[in-house]
Amino acid sequence: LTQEDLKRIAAYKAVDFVESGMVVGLGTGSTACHAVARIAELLRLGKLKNVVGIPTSKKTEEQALALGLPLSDLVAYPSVDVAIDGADEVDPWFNLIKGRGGSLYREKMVESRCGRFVVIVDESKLVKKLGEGGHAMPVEVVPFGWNVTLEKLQSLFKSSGCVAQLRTGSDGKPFLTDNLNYIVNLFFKNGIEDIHSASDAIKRVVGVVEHGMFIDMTTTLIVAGTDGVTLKNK
Ligand code: DER
Repeated sequence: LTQEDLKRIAAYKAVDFVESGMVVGLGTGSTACHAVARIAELLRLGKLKNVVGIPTSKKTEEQALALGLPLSDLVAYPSVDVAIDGADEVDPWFNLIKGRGGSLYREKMVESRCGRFVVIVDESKLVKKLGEGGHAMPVEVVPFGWNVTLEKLQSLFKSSGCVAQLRTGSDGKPFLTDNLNYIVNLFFKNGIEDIHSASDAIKRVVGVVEHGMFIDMTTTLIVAGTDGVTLKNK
């Protein structure tokens, strides 16, 4: 089984939670795209009816449109029945790091409005402590004064050896989110000590729009591993 197979297996299992007539949050990334494709396939086969998708990125919107999946937005559907999305890291309490694909703001907006948030990962995403691997914890910031915001973010976590970096594209220019904001990536040498206080502190920084820690949001976690698929409800 390749990692791609594991992503697909987890995604297909998540789609079992989608019933006809539901409003479904469509996640972003290489795992969630399999769930989007599966929903579109079941609609085409007539096994699902009257499903409306709320995409969490322009990328997912394009994929869903190409597959003929009916779409809408939070303005028309402020409550979402189920959302399915991947994650970059999952800790033992089902808290997540998301956003390394740059879509964390729209993902968190949609996924904070759903009755059931199904997270789909392959086993490589499981960690003991968020940020322990020294990988990015993304923060979406307004471009105006971004350098000041970056400095403030870095100083918040000076004691835990945090380094903040503006995310740039291959052209060296700042990466732009779907909301035309920038991303500041925070790198923690030994993981994020206290995610609840870190979340509160980050949100208080002027210029911060949202961050990639999804705390107490997951309701169902599906993990596809080489020895099978596990499904756990929080
Ligand atoms: O960027 C994101 O938020 C993605 O959902 C990410 O968390 C998971 O992407 P992957 O399924 O491609 O690893």
